[in-house]
Amino acid sequence: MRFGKFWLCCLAGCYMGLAQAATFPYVASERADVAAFVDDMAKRHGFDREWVAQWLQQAQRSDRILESISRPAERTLEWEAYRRIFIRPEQIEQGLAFLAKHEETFARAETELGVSRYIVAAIIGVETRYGRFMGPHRVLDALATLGFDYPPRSDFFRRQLGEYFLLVREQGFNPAEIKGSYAGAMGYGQFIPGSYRHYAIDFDGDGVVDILTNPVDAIGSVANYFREHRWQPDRPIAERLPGTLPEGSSLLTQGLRPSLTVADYRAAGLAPAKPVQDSEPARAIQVLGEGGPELWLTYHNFYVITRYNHSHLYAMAVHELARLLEAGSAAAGSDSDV
Ligand SMILES: [Ca+2]
Repeated sequence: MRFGKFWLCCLAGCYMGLAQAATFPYVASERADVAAFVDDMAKRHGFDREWVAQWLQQAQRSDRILESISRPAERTLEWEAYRRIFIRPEQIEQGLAFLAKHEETFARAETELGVSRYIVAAIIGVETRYGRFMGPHRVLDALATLGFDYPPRSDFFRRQLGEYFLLVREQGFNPAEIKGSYAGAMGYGQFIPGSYRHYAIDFDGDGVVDILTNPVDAIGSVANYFREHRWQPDRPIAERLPGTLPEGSSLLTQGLRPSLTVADYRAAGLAPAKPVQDSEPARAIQVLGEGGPELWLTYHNFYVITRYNHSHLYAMAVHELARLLEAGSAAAGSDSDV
C-alpha cells in the first residue's frame, strides 16, 4: 500500500552507499513538536504521557528513510521500466503458487467480499512479492522520522504515528518490534497504521487481526480494502486502445478520478472493445511502453486500484499482473483437465 514495495526500492538501488548515523532525537523534554504530540495522544486518546514519551525516545531518526521517501519509483520511472520490475516470470510463478496455496481463502474472499482473487494476489505480489519482503524498518522509527523530520508530509505521518500508537494498544503489539516499509507500511499488503485499523479484518476467525504473519487475514484484509473503496466485481478495469492522442488532448484528463464517461470517448471515436456501458466512468491515459506511447482507457475499477496507491503506473502494474495470473491459472487448470 502506498509506501510499501521495499523490494522495489532495493532493485532501484535506494540503499546503495547511504551512511546512517544512529540518533534518538525524539525527546519530549527537548522538542516542542514531540511534546505536543505526546500531549495530544494523552488528551484525545487517554494515553499515559510517560508511556508515549518513553517509546518515542527509543525511536531512531533514519537518513535512509528520508532518502527513500524522496524518490518513489512511481515518480521517476516510465511504464516500460516500471513494468519490467513487477511483471517478471518469477513474479507470475510465485503468484500462481500463492493463489494455489490459499485457494480456499481467495475463493471465500471473492464470495464474501466480491473482489477478484487475481487483483488481491496482484496487490500482494506488487507490494511484498507475496509476503517475501515486508520491509526492514522499525515502524516506530519510520513514522517518527517522517512525522517529525520530513516537513513536506509531516502532518500525514504524525497522524499515522498516532494511529500506530492506537493500533499497538488495540492489538497488544510491542511498538518497537513491528517492522515495515520506509513509510511504516506493514504486512503482506503493506497497510499503513490508519488502514490497518480501518480496513484490516480477522478473516480466519481466530479473534486476532494479523496481517503481519497470517496470510488468511492478509488476503481478506486486502479484499476488504477494495470492497470498502467500492470495487465492482463485474465491471472492467482497463483496456488498451489502438493509436495515441496528442499531448494536451482534453481526452487525457487530469487527476486520477475519471471525469468523463465511455460515451464521451465513443463520441470522440475511441470505442472500447470490451462490453462496457456508456455511463461507465472512464479516463484515457497515455504511458510510455516498450514499443512507444500506449493509449489506455481506464474505468472505475482502475480508479479503485489507485485508492491503494495514488499512481496510475501502480494500477497499470496491478492490472497487468492480475491479468497474467488469471491467464496462468486458466492455463494450469486446462493442463490438469487433460
Ligand atoms: Ca485472524
